[in-house]
Amino acid sequence: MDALLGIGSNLGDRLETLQRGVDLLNAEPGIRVTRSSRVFETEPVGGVEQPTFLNAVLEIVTDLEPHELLAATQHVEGALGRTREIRWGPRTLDVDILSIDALTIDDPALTIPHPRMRERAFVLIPLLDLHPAPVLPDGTELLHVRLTADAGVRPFAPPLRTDP
Ligand code: GSY
Repeated sequence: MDALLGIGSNLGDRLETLQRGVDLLNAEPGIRVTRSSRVFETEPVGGVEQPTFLNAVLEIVTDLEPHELLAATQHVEGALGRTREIRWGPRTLDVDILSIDALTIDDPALTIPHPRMRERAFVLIPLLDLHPAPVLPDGTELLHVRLTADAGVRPFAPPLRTDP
């Protein structure tokens, strides 16, 4: 299966953390990171005053079941020091599953496609590096996002290395 992951960091050495996140995802059995968007610096969303984020979107190939993939992403977050802290607050590494093929899942642990991805410029703008015209499984086209500077998202670094 192909999946898209959103990754973000706003604590410590953010770029180093994102790269370590990619490396740790690649080290998880059943996950291969195939592509990365560029890294963008993005204004925090969610109302909590906190440092700016670095965000990227990754494409992966996986033979894990969706809940196994969720467990693997949480394992990587935990390995980089993430604890389940303030809901919208700062974090060393956040890994969100955005989509898995054309699956739709809605259960208490996992909602796929990610329920907030269509309104998050920090997801949509990096996603455009990988998919110029992204479409959700229900047919929603995501290109209505306003690609303007006031979206608070600016290029910061080239794509993360995805070689294992
Ligand atoms: O859901 C991801 C964590 N997060 C972010 C993020 O990754 N980037 C930006 N810009 N704002 C955010 N708010 C939250 S919560």
